[in-house]
Amino acid sequence: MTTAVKRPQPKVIITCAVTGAIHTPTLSDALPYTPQDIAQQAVEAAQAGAAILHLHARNPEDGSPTGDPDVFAQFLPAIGERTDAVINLTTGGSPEMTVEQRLAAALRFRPEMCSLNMGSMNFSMHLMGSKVKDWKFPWEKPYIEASEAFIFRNTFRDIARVLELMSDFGTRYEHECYDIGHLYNLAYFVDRGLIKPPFFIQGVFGILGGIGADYDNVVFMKRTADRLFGGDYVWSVLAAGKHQMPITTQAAMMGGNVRVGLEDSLFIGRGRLASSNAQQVGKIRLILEELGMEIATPDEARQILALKGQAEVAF
Ligand code: KMH
Ligand code: ZN
Repeated sequence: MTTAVKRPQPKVIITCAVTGAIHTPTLSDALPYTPQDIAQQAVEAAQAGAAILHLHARNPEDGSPTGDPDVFAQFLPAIGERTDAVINLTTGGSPEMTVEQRLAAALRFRPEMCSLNMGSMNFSMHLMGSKVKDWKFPWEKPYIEASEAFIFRNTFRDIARVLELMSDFGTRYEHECYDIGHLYNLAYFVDRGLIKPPFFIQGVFGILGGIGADYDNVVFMKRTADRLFGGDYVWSVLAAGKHQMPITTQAAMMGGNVRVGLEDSLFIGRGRLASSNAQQVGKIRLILEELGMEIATPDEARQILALKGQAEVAF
C-alpha cells in the first residue's frame, strides 16, 4: 500500500477591483466614484474577505476616470486607516490616459502592489450600454463608443519603463495577461532578470480584444504559464461580465486565486446588478468555502506574494 502525501491546499487570495475605468455611472448605481464611496466600498470588500484591493480613481463630480494622484489622495489614507488589505494601484488607468498619467499615482504612493499590463491590444467596451437612453453624464456615451477604435498601449518599452521607474520602491506587480502571448511577454522580462519570482499573474478573460472566457482557454493559459514559469508564479483569474463567477470558480478549483469587483462585472447573477463590491466578494467567498477552500488574509497574501508590507507605502 502506498501512502499519499497530503499537501495542504494553498489559501485562495481574493482581489477586489472596486471601480476601474470600464463601466460608467449610468450602467449601475452601485459603481462607486466619489472618494468617500470608493473608500467605503473598498473597506467593506476587505471586511467581506478581499485580501487585495485593486484601485482606480474617478472624478468626484461625474465619475469619469482620472489618474490624478490628488484624487487618489482623497481615498487612499481612509482605506489604509480602516483596513489591513493590500493596496494595489492601477497603472492601466483608462483609454484616454498616457503611460505617464497612468503611472503617476503609483510613483507617488509607492503601494505594495500595482498592476502591470503585459501587452498592447484592442480593448473595447463599445457594445455596452446599447439599451441606455438617458445617460447621467455627457462623457459616458462618447467614451464607451470611442473604445471601438481604442488600442490599449503596453509596448515592451512601456513595460520596461514602468519596471524601471518603480524599481526603487519595492512595489510588486499584478501582471495582467489578456492573452497567451502576454505570458511570453512576461517571460521576456523574467529572462532578462527584470521581474523576479514569485510573480502574480492575473489572467484576464472575456475582454473584447483579449482571450475569450471559455473553460478551455483557462486551462490553456494555466498550462502555458506552468510550462514557462514552473513554480515561480502565483496564478489568479478575472473574467468580465457574466463570466465572472463561473470562470473564477473554475480557476480556484484548479488551484488559482480570484479577482472580483465592479471593475470587472456589474452583476451578481443572471440579469441582476450587484448592490456593492462586498456583495461580489461575499458570493465568491461563499462558493469557495462551500467547496472546501480557505480564504487568505491580507497578511497571508503578503507572505504568498512576498510583499513589502503596509508600513512601507507612501500614503
Ligand atoms: N479592467 C481590467 C480588465 C489595470 O487597471 O491595469 C484591466 C485592469 C487594468 O485592471
Ligand atoms: Zn484596473
